[in-house]
Formats: sequence, C-alpha cells, structure tokens
Amino acid sequence: MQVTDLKNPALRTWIQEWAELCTPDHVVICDGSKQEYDHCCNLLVKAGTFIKLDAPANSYHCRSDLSDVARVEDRTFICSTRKEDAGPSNHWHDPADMRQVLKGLFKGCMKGRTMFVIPFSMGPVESPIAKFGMEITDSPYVVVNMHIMTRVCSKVTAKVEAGAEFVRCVHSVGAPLAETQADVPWPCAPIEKKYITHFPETREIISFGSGYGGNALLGKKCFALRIASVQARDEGWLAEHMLILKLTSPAGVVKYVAAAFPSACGKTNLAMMEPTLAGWKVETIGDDIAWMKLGADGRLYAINPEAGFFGVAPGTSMKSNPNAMRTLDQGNAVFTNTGITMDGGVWWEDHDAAPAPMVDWQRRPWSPGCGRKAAHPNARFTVPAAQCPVIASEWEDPAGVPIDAILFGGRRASVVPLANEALSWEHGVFLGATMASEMTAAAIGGAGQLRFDPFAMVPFCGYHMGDYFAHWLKLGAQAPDRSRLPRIFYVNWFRKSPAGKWLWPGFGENSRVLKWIFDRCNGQGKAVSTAIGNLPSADALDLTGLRMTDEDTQALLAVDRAGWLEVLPQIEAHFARFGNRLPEALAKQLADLKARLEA
Ligand code: GTP
Ligand code: SPV
Ligand code: MN
Repeated sequence: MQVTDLKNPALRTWIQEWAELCTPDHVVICDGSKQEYDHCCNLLVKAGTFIKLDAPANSYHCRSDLSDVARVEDRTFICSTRKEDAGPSNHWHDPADMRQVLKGLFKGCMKGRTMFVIPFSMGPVESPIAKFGMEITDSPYVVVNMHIMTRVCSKVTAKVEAGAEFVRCVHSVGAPLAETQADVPWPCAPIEKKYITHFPETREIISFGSGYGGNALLGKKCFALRIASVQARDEGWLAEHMLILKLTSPAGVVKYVAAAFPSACGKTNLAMMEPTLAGWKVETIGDDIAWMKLGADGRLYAINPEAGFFGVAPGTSMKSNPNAMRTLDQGNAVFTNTGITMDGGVWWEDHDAAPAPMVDWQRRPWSPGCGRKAAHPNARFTVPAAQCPVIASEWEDPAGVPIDAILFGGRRASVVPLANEALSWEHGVFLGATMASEMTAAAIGGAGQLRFDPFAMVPFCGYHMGDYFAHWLKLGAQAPDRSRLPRIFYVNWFRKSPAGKWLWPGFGENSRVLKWIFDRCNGQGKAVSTAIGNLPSADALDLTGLRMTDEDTQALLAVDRAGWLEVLPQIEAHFARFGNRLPEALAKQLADLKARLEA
C-alpha cells in the first residue's frame, strides 16, 4: 500500500508531513505479514545488526550500541501545556518549545533510510478495551519487535481509515546517512540528542535518537502506560505496569491476580512461574502491562494490551523461569545484547549451560573468568506470548479477566515483610503510593539506589502522580460494590540477611504466598492484624518442604517496628513532593499508620 492510496486525509497528511520533514528514501505502510517480518530481519542481517542463530529456530541475535542499552529516564519528557500537570515525578518541557526542538532534530533525519508506518493494536483488535496506534519509524528493528510485541495488521489501517481514533507515534534512530556514508550496525544519536517525548493532551509520542526497548517500541511504555494513563484518567479506567496471572487451586477454583513491581523486579517470572506447591497451577495472561476497567458486574476486568514478552534475559533459566525458557525454545525470538555461544546459540549470566568461551554482547571474544559479563545486565529477549506453554486460553479474551487480587512489591533488602494484606481499598492505595524499590539496570543510571516508585509507575505515569493517586481512590469510591473490588496485597521476595543472602527462595516458591493470597480472597487463610496490615500467621503460610530457619521465617513475617518508624519521615518527605495534589485520604492513612506504630 502507498501513502497516496490512503483515503483518510488526516492519516495521509500526517504521514506526508513527517515524510517531508524527515526525507526518507522510501515510505512503506506495513501490513504485519510474515513476509514483511522476514524482509526486515534480512535487512538487519545485511546491516550486521542481526546474526541468524542456529538455535532456537528462526531467531536472531542483535547487538545495540554501547550507549543505547536501556530506557533513558533523564531524556524522557511529558510535554503537557501546564508544567504542574506533569507533576514532580516527570521531566516536563513546554510543548511548543519541544516541537521546535524536535523539528530541528527530525529535519532530514531519515535520509538514506526507509520510513515504515506501522499500524498496530494494543489489545485484541475487536476488544472494547483495545486502542490503536500508528508508529512511523526508520528502524527495521522496531518493525520486527513491534510485530512480536503488538498486533500489527492492515485491519488497524482499515479501521483508522474508517475514522477510528489512533495514537500518533513517531520514531527515528536519529542517524541520517549521507550519499556515500556506510551504515553502522546500530545507528542512534548521542545521549544529549535522545528525546523520548509525550504530548498527553494530543495523545502523541515523538521519540528521537534511541533504538532500544521502551524508548523505541512506542506501543509499550510510551503508549500503553504514559499516554494510556492519561486516557484512563479521562475515561475512568486504569493503565498499569502490571503482570496478569491466572491461579488455579487443587480444587479447580480460579482467581486472577495482577501485580505491579518496578522494572526488573520479577513480573515476567511471577507471571509464568511453576508453582512448587503440589496441585496449584499458574497460567499467564500478561507479563508487563494491564489495562483494567470496571465491568457491569462491578468487578475489575483486565486485558494484556501486548502480544509478546520483552523480558530480562540474565537470570532466566530452567531453574528460575522454566516457562520462559520453553517459550524461547519455540524460536521466533530476538535476543538483544546477550552473548553468542560457539555453536550459534545464546547465553547470559545464570543460564543453565555452563559458561564457555563465546562472543559477548558487543561481539568481542569472551571467556569465563575474564572479568566482564557476557550479556549486558539489561539484555532482553523478544518472543511471541502465544508460544508460552502456560499461556492461559483466555489471554486474548476481548472482555478481559476479572481481577481478584492486586499485588504491589519491589526490591527491599530490609524492613518490608514477605506478604501483607491491605486493610481497605484506601489502605491498598496507600501501600501502592508508598512503594519503594532498589533501582535496576532496566533504566540508565542509579542502579541499586532505593527510590520511591509508587505503583511501579514513576517512570511511566503521564500526568501528576498526586492526581493519579486520586484517580485510584475515586475508582474505589465509585465502585458499585466494594466487596467485588480486588483485595490489595504488598509482597517482597527480596529480603536479605545482614550477610547479603536472600532470605526467601523466590521464583516457584512464591506460589506459597499466592496460595495465602488465594485463601484470603476466599475469606479463609489466617492473618495477624498488625500496625502495617494483615500479615500471614506463621501457620497460615504453607512452608512444607522448605528448609528455612525459624530465624529467617521470623524475619520475613515480623513487623520491624523500629525500621518502620525510621521509614515514616521518608514517606512524609515523599508525600510532600505532591503538594496540595496529595489526596487527603493518603495523608490520613499516613497519620493512621503512625498512630498504630506508636500505640
Ligand atoms: P521488566 O521487564 O523490566 O518490567 O522486569 P520484570 O519485572 O518482568 O522482572 P523479571 O521477571 O524479568 O525479573 C528480573 C530479575 O529479577 C531477573 O534477574 C530474575 O531472575 C529476578 N527475580 C525474579 N523473581 C525473583 C524472585 O522471586 N526472587 C529473586 N531473588 N529474584 C527474582
Ligand atoms: C521496563 O523497563 O519496565 C521494561 C523494559 O519492561 S522497556 O520496554 O525497555 O521499558
Ligand atoms: Mn516493565
């Protein structure tokens, strides 16, 4: 299809105007076909970006530039008309001014390249919760990954042609080619020229200079979270950084659980975990993003707007996440910034295979003990969700699945117990609003530092977080029947001993906590009422077969009163950042917590 074939003038003009500014050599409207996918993979092989692997089948190794390995939060902007609407957790920039900056950067930026226009749906095309986007990009890597991560198809173009709303996404790697200039394997712009910009009022995304993950696959964090959170605020639903799983008890009773953990804090692992508790089953609906709406029956229904997994490779093994490994074994995957083995496979730290001489993520010779990592800590795999052996049969149900429990969590070496149930919806929102976690390699800078990351949404909320808290409270207040809302829990798989060893085995053993949560949702499951919430009583958590010392169990399940009293002023300072947009109800929750701790 040619641009001139498009009948919708709004769509046609939008593409033509960007083509005029960016001056690509060609413009292609994508159709989502296998042919198109293979064509882009071949282009990437020729460019030296991809290496076709011997195993798994139909899979590629990809290397990025050294400077382009993760999301760039410092270069990510919310360009709302009024600064106060972006709030204290976002970098704000004046929209008119930003458009001028971008105009300068985009001028001629696609010279020597092809402009692809990708029609995509977030969510099953026919779902009432789904939304459409069009992404202009000059990166065939983005085309390939969007094919895996979203539903790219001509049906979306047809719907947009017929007048359906769509989010305008524009992306360039920001590396035009002069007449005789040879391309590099991973074109991108230097850090100070990278701009990941969002215009929430006009539902637009413009991204320049990076080709990596959430910076470039604009359906993911930019649309499905930053823009969608604004749409959700305006339309009365929730766009969240959450996995969705289906939990089936030995008796065959099903509950659906959504969980918000910050980047690289265990969502993919929990979403497809293999329970160690006999008879329990976990199946996957989604591993990163949930869009949730109240149904006519008063329950909260969730869809996974994505179609693939963009998962953290290091640490993934048959021991930690066997279902991710089995998903990858099916092939059709892209491995970005992992190592490549001598027999044409991939490897990363904590892989099942013993380390052996190989080629590292930057394609340099590597051998065990050489002092470098073979894979970048934020190396990722992209793979279709449909290949997951434990994908739930209803994962594409256009109506979504009714959520029974919402989990919040993060990496906390101390103070925060293994599991805690909120006392009410408001208290649950307070738990979400006071989430804190040690930062990871998923974003550039700050790894290891503890930061407040409410709802795991600090890098992803497209508006003022104080208003976002209020939106959560309002949803609870307006629910026709509060007893039908999900129960809220806080979990922490990452407690450490003073010597720095994990206190909790994690991964499949987290099923023990899921069982307690299941029981609580069923009105069973014993809990101790404490100052911070309802904690599992020692006999309520099934620890059979686990070799844990009483001391460790005690540390995981106790209220560290002194630790919490130290945290209070930090929460106060955190809340103070939201000024008069902090909902009264959360200030009251903090005062109540303080009173309970001091009682
Ligand atoms: P994003 O894709 O960045 O949003 O990350 P994610 O939240 O999906 O995290 P993921 O499941 O990929 O896990 C990230 C890292 O945490 C991996 O190295 C895992 O091995 C590790 N991890 C996951 N679950 C657990 C757990 O229960 N315990 C411990 N100790 N580590 C875990
Ligand atoms: C995250 O960082 O939360 C991710 C990876 O899921 S990215 O797509 O790069 O945002
Ligand atoms: Mn994520």
